[in-house]
Formats: sequence, C-alpha cells, structure tokens
Amino acid sequence: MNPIFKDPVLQEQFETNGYVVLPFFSQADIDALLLGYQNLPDINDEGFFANMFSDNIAYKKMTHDLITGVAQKAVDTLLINYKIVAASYVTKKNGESSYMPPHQDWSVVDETKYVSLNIWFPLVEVSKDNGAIYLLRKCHTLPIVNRGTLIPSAFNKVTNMNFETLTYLPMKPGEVLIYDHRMIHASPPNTTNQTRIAVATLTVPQDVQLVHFFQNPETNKIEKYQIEDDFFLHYTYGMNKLPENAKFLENVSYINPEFTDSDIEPLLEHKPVAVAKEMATTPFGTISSKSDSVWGKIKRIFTSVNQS
Ligand SMILES: O=C(O)CCC(=O)C(=O)O
Repeated sequence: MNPIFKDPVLQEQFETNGYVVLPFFSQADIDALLLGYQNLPDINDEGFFANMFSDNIAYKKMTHDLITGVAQKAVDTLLINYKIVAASYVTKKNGESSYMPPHQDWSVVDETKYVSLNIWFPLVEVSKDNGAIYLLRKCHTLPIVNRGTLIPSAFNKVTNMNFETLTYLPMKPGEVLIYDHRMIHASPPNTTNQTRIAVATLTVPQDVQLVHFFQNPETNKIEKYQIEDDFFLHYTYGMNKLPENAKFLENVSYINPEFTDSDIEPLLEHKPVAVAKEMATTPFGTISSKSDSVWGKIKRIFTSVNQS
C-alpha cells in the first residue's frame, strides 16, 4: 500500500491505529467556515445532519465549495496524492436524535489496494456532552467489509461496543481527525444548547476508480458500481436509488464477515466493569428505546441494525 501521509510519523500512527489527530487549522480558517455556515439556509432543524441527507444539489455544491476552499490545504500539506470528492457540515442540534450510532463509512475504493479517508474537524470544542467522536481503534485491521446502500452492518451481532469501550476523542477547533473509512465511529447526542458544528470530507486517492456497493433488495445480491467524483452530490441517503451515471460492474461474490464480541474485545478500551455495564444497553450505546423519526432514519441509513 502506498504511503498516505507525507510525514512518516503520522503515517506510522495511522497504520497502527487507523486514524490520527493533530492540530492543523488556524482560528481564521475556523472562523471562515463558521461564517460560511451561518450564511447558509438552516436546513438542520433537529438531530444530526449531513449534506447527504439533503436532495438539494445547489446547497450541497455550495457547502462543498466553501469547505473545500479551506480543507484543501490539509490535503495538500499532509497527504500524498489525495483529493476531496465530497464535503459537508456535520451538525448536531440538542437532543437524542443527534446520536450517531457506531458505523463504518461506506466503501468508495477497492480497499484491498487503497485507503479512503474522512477528514473530520470540529468548528466548536467537542466533548462527550455535545458529540465528540468515539472510535474503535485499530479496527482497520479487521477483515474487509463491502459497505454501501442497504448492506447490513457486519457489526450487527456485536454487543460490547459503547461509549465506555470505544476510544474517546475530545477535540478543540483547529484540531483535525483523519481516519480510514473502515474505522467504526460514533458520537453521542448533543445535550447542550449550542449546535455542534463540524466538517467532514470524503477524501480519496487521486486517479483511482471510485466504487459504490448496493445490496439489491430484489436479488439480495451485493452489486458493485463504478461511480464518478460527483456521486454524492446526486445521491440522497434513504432514497436507495443511485445516480444515473453509476455504472453496474458486477455482482460481488465476496461474502462480508459477521463480527462477534470476541472479534472486537481486543480492540476495546477497558473501563471499570460497573460503568461499562451501565452504559452498554445496546450495541450502540445508551440511546433510549423511545426512537424518533430521525433516529429511525439514521438506523436505516447506516444499516446498523437488523434489516430482516
Ligand atoms: O459528526 C459526527 O458526529 C459523525 C460523523 C460521521 O459519522 C461521519 O462523518 O461519517
């Protein structure tokens, strides 16, 4: 696999843990992105929101350009031959529906050869109270899973992942998290009254064919599509319909693994048992059973729960 980071120390950290966190952006960068956000139409009324939930192409293009105008320098400075293909504000309003359950981001490249990345950074300080990221350190070392539309999570049977056993990443504005898309990550609900504003960019190696996996509900087969850089501009989560220029390549014969607690156990942070038990009410943390529509939507989107 080609090196991803220009700095060999970051490369080593990334290879070991599946992610790096480092200070990168200036206050002026953060202010520019906050100002940009404040000038956008407020289309996050509740819960968690990312561009992909919207079918408003003009909105998605505007935010993509605005964010890329700032985030591109992280790509140019830190990475070797990478490019941003989608960029979004990822926001959490107060409330339980802003909870983001543990999930892996979708596959967009052939992960036997390449690594695609999320460059995620907060524009406000983030903690357990307003939706910092938690992740399953080193889970990029688990067998590959093809992830995409309507594909059930390979972690459906896992019950020991929660906010006590995942690795907690409180961050300040200016710090940046870069993780391999294979990393399981989650964020707790925002319990504060200030919107948690962060940015996520889908970043891929240059000159590599992008792909999307889709589980056809009629055949139950996983289909592989060739996609273009503008795929996520035209794709809306939950619609389960691919943009017209997505080109069918093949039915996939590879069968995704199904992980169990014992696969995950060596990767967990080990916390006092009493605390962990109290938190571990579901595979996804302490979300109450009082599901609301946004939570239901997120569950469907990430196919993190049983799909039978
Ligand atoms: O912003 C968050 O809290 C979660 C973001 C996320 O899951 C993602 O960007 O894939």
